[in-house]
Amino acid sequence: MKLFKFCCAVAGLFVSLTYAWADSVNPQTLRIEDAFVVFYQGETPGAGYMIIRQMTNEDDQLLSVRLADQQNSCVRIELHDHVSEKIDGHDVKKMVALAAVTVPAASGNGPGLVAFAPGGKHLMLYDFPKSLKESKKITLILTFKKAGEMAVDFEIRTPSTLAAKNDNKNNCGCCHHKD
Ligand SMILES: [Cu+2]
Repeated sequence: MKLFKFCCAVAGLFVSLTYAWADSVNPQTLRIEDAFVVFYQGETPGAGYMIIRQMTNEDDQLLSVRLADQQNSCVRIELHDHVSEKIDGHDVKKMVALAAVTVPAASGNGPGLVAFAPGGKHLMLYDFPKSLKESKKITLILTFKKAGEMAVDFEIRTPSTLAAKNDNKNNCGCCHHKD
C-alpha cells in the first residue's frame, strides 16, 4: 500500500494548488510526499526520506531542516547525498554533506521533482533522544530559499520496512556513517 502524505505548512486544507494562488514565497508552491524517517539502534544516526515536488515555474532550494520541537536542542539534521568513488578499482559509495538541495522548476512534463531515497539523497538525523525515536511521527521544519519554512510530518518507520522496500533495488537502504 502506498500512502502519500501531502503536508503543507499553511492551510493544508486548500487542495486547490492553482497557479492563481501560487506565489514564490507561498509554501503551497511545494508539495512534500511520502515523508518518513528510520531510526537505528544505538548511536547510529537516523535517516529521513521524502519526495519534494515544485508546482511553480521557478526552482527553489532546500537550505536546511530542523526539528520543530525546540526543546530538543541537541538534535542535528544534515542534508546528505551518496556519491560513488573509485577506490582500488572498486566503486565505493560515500556520503557527503550538502549545503543545499535544488528543487527544479515545474515543466511541461509536470512538477519539478527531487527525491530523497535510500541510496541517494537523504536527511541525516543526529542525536535524537529515545523518546522521539519511539514515537509515531516527528515534525520537521524545512527551510526553502524562496518558499520559506514548511512544517512536515515524517512518519517513523522501522529499518525492516526500509529493507523490504529495497530488496529489488540491490542497493543499501541503510545509512550508516563510515567515517
Ligand atoms: Cu548520511
